[in-house]
Amino acid sequence: RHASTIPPRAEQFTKVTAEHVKALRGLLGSPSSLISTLDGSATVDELVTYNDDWMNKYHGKGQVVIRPKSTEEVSRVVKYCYDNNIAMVPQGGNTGLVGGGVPVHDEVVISTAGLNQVRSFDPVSGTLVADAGVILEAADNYLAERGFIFPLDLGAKGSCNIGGNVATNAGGLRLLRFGSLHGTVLGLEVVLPDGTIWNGLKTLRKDNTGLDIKQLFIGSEGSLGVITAVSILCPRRPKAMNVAVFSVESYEAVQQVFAEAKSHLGEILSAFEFWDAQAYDVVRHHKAEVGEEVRKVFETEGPFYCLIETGGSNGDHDEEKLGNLLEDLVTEGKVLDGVLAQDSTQFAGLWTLREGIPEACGKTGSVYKYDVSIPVKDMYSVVEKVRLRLRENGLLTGDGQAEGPIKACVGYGHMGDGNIHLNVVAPKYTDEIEAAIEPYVYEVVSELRGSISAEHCLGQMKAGAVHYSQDKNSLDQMRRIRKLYDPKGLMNPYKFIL
Ligand code: FAD
Ligand code: 2HG
Ligand code: ZN
Repeated sequence: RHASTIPPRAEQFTKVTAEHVKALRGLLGSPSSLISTLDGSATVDELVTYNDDWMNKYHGKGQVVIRPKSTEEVSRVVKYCYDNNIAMVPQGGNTGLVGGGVPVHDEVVISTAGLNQVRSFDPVSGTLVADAGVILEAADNYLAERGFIFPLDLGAKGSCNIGGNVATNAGGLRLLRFGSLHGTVLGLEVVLPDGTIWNGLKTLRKDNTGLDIKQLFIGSEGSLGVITAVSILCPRRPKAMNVAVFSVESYEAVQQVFAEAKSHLGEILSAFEFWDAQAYDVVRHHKAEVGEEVRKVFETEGPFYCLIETGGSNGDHDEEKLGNLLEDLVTEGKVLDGVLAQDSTQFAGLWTLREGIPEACGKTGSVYKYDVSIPVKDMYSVVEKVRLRLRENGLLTGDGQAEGPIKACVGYGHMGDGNIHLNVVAPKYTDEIEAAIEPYVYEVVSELRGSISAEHCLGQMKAGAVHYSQDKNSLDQMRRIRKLYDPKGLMNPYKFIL
């Protein structure tokens, strides 16, 4: 990120010293739970993983990282920071894509990595209560052993934390089936900005006793406190799962396949994803895990691809339904080609074609990421408009791929949720490229009555652009809530709703 766009350090925040570090360390059971360059317990290089984001786009200058091992420890360090006017940034797996989880200046990183225990699981209701730092994949593996599934899945599952997922209200690959975290999260435990512990870790599905406070924290991006534990309703793991991928001749055809899939598959449809040919090329060339069995899987390739996943309780019924859908799509000429996973390797391989796109784009260059929701019929037009804009600026000479300074301009996403990801892959981040895309892309989304952030939140990247999606009254209410929880503005400053 360029120096010109970084807000200046707020003078009211205390500059942390070796004395503060000593006092903070004294609040922790294990001295190694705090590392800092200020007392020599860490080098600058050792703090890089906490200061740099997943895209290597945002670079903080934090000098202190604290990894508490209990809610009480979180509470003690947060209270100390609050009392001493020290700015903080909560961090989970640091996989966020808007620069929300890394410091902007010298904020103290409060990592949830040390909070990694499952607290309880009730196999009758399916309620899981777990520490915020449990890695999403670990939570899902725990549930799989018991015949259940975490109601959220995303490409970063091997690193992201369930607390981070809640803080970003992550959407992911199966929202279509399981709904948003606003529905599945039953309770939260949160350390508020002044260090108070709020125990809202309920396990009830119904509770109409006043305002539903936990909802405020879902998607609050670390601005209202540190989430330390999550209670979440988990469904039974489907007994049978299938995946099919199709090549189709237009974006119009993607929509038709989606409509057919809903009509044929009903409640067993668990995901409907799509991507364009440019994304397909990037993932095939830059993601080693895309094995030979799917690298050239289609005899007839097309400008678009869609992936359908089913999950149900009766394998034979599901296969029959999927088979009927395939037959209809082929007979009616709605798809160019299709492939149905024959075994678990192909199942994973076909999913990698979609899930692997963000990582493959990252391996290709520096990626400008736009995560937007737009009414489905107009959704892909944002990619076409941005390509045109890049061409007009002499930045793109090919069809969205190779040639010209831009290495690729690809579109993919969660068709079932009306959410598209536009990735513009450049050799490196430059002011010129950024100025060509922003705020243009936000203007386009606003004109199409969409949201400039469907699931990745605002972070540093979109804090200044939120007015494209929220009116003044809504923003005023959000600012008032933030001020109520954090009058000193110490929790994740310079980001979110400013
Ligand atoms: P971090 O990156 O550490 O933090 C994200 C934000 O949450 C920051 O503002 C941080 O301050 C705050 N935060 C983190 N933990 C806490 C806490 N315990 N209490 C309070 N605040 C906290 N997102 C989707 O929605 N759908 C996807 O399909 C998807 N796929 C992805 C695929 C890849 C390959 C990658 C790299 C990212 C993807 N993401 C996706 C982005 C997504 O936001 C994150 O992966 C995830 O939800 C963030 O979790 P995290 O633990 O890494 O949080
Ligand atoms: C996905 O759906 C993620 O794969 C990441 O939300 C999107 O990297 C992106 O732009
Ligand atoms: Zn996504």
